[in-house]
Amino acid sequence: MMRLVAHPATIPVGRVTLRVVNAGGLPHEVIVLPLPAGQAAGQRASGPDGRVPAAGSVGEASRTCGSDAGEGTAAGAAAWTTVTLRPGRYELLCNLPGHYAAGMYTELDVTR
Ligand SMILES: [Cu+2]
Repeated sequence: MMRLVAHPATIPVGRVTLRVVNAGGLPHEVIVLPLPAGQAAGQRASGPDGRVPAAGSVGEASRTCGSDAGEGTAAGAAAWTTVTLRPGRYELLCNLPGHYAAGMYTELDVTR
């Protein structure tokens, strides 16, 4: 069982820096995907490689002690990304193999 928690889970529209702290014992990452209407976080289907399709990602924090895309954030380390989000529902998730299916997803709502 793995999890991903957003604090806060609702943020105002505009530019935001997502700071991700890996409090676990394995490398992790966070990507930001728009959540389609009627779909809840956790409902994406993982492929044979244990990942969900990441097309449409609007941000990624997976660099150990750095910004944006990297090789995965080491245990105990932080990563961050600065993105400009339109109003809507988003899903934050870890797309390392098997992590999404194990529970590493959460909803982030952006309000006007
Ligand atoms: Cu993970």
